Amino acid sequence: MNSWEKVRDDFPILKQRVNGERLAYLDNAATAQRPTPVLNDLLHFYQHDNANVHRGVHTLAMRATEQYETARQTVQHFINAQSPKEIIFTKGTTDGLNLIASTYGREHIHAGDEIVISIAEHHSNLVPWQQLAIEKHAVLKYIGLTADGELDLNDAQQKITDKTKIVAVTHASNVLGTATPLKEITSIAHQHGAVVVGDGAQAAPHLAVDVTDLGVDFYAFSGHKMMSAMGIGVLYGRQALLAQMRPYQFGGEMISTVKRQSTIFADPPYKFEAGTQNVAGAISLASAIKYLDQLDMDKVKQHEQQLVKATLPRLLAEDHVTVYGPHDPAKHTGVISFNIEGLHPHDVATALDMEGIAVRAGHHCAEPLMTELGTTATVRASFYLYNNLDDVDQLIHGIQETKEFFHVGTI
Ligand code: 7TS
Repeated sequence: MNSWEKVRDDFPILKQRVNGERLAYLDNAATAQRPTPVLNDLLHFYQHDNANVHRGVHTLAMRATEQYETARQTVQHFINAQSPKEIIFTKGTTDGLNLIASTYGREHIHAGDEIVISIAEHHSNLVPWQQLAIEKHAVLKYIGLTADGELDLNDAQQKITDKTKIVAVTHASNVLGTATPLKEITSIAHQHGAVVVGDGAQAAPHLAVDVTDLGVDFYAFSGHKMMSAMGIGVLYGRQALLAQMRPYQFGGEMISTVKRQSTIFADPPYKFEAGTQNVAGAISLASAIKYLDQLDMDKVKQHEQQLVKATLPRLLAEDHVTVYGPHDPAKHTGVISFNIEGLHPHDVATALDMEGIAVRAGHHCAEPLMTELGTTATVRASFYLYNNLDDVDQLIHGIQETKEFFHVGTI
C-alpha cells in the first residue's frame, strides 16, 4: 500500500457504501472530510480543556486560551505571515471577505473609485464588493478570462488604474480549476496604489500559500475545506492596515476600555474577534494544518495533479461531454467542471449518486462566470488528498453509464 492509500485509513467516512456502491467523494471544493487525528483533537478539547478564552484565570480557561493562541501561530506559519497579530479567526472565507468590505472598504471607497475583481469570482468575493460599490457610487470592474479559461493578465493591466482602490481576486477558481496569477496581479495593483484581497478558499487547502511572497494585503480562507471543523476560517491582514481599520463588530473581548460614552478598542487581531470565538474550531484547524504539513503541501498538490492527469484526457475523449477550463492537466488544480450534452447537471449528479459518486451540480455560487461560459450550471468533480485512481475510474465509468441510461447521442 503506498502512503496515499494509508492516508485513506484516516478517513473512516470514505469506507461506507452509498446506494450500495463504493463511495467516491468528489465534492471536496464544497467541503472536505476530516481525518481521525483532527476528530480526536476536537473530542479531546471538549473532554478535557473546554472553557472560554481570554476571560478566566482558572486552569481550563488558561489551557483553552493557550491552545487557541497556539493555533493562531500555527496558521501564521502555514501561510508565512509576519506575525500572529495578522491572523484573525473568522467563521470562514465569506465572513473574512465581508469583514474587509465592511471595514476597510467602507472607509476607503468613495464615489468614482474603482473596485476590480475577476469574472471567475465566487459570490462571496463578488456580492460584498458589488454592494459596496452600489452604496458608495463606486465602479465595479471585472478582469476577464483567456480562451483557455485562465485569468487574463493583459486585461488586468487594462482594468487596474490609478482610480482602483481595491483589487479582490480568487487564488484558485472553484469552477474552472485554475490557479490565478495572484502575485502578478498584486504587483500591478500595488503599482497603482490599490490594496489586494486574495480569496484563498480553493487554494489554501491544496497548495503552499505564502502571503509574504504573494505580497497580498488581505487573504481569506475556510477551515472546513481543509479538514477542520465547520464554522472556522482565517483572515490574514497586513499589520499596518489592520491597525488603522475600524472593528467589524462590537461587544465583548474586542475592547481595551469601555466608558459610558466611549470605547478604546483592543489591538488587532482581538479588535476583530468580538464575542465568544470558535475555540474548538481554531484548535481543529491547527490540527488539520499539522496533518497537511506532515504530508507536505507540495506533495498534496502533486497528488491532486496526478489524479487530474488521469481524469482529464479520459473525460475529453468522451463523446458529448464538454469540459470547462484549461484542457492541459498541468494548468489545473483538483477541480474539473463539465456537462453532458442534453442533460441537466442535476440529473447527471443524481445519476452519479446512484453509482456512489458525490459530485456537485449547479452554478457553484458563480453566476456571472456561468453566463461568461455560456451555460447556467455545470457538474463539478473536485479531488483531495485521499482520492485515488479508483475514484477516477468510478467517475469515468459513472459518466459512461449515465450517458447510456439517458441514451445520450442516440436520440
Ligand atoms: N470563495 C471561493 C473561491 C469558494 O469556492 C467558496 C466556497 C467561498 C469563497 C466561500 O467559502 P465559505 O467557506 O465561506 O462558504 N465554495 C463552495 C463551492 O464551490 N461549493 O460549495 C462551497
